[in-house]
Amino acid sequence: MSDLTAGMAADNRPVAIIMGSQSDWETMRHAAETLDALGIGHECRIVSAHRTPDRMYAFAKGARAAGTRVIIAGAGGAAHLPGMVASLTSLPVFGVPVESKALSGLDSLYSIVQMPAGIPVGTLAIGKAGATNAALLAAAVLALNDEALANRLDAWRAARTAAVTERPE
Ligand code: RP5
Repeated sequence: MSDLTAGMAADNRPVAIIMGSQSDWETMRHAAETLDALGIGHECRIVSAHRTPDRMYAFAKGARAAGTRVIIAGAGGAAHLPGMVASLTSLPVFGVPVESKALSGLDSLYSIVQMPAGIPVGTLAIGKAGATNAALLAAAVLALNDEALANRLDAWRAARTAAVTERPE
């Protein structure tokens, strides 16, 4: 827990981070770490559109009732997970294209970003930057109705600004 998040309740988990495979965790952990830094409760689950479709369906259909408010979904290759989950819930879904070995994540990006009109997935950059920014976007959404979180998000951003030196060291 950081200075920003001291005193936060631990059982409030408005963000669900899901990913298609254990191998996605190296990327998606950056979303979890960013949420941790902002004091935003979250759960992390492996939910594959291809390998565990029943789990995906149950997760997406039950997410709102479970208290989830924003879903961050990471997947690589033929990355159907974010779009499939978005088709099953009207919660906001942010998609993170995981960098694939064969096509460096371009396949993941195109799979996630090219949703037909009607089922939106907010698509982030490939890899770590996308995972981090998905968490920051989730924070911004939740901060619309949470002034304390808005203040923590502002403080987080101010700290990033303050860390930029005038000259290279
Ligand atoms: C996708 O296939 C996953 O999201 C992962 O990025 C990719 C490769 O999965 P593994 O073969 O490493 O389990 O479904």
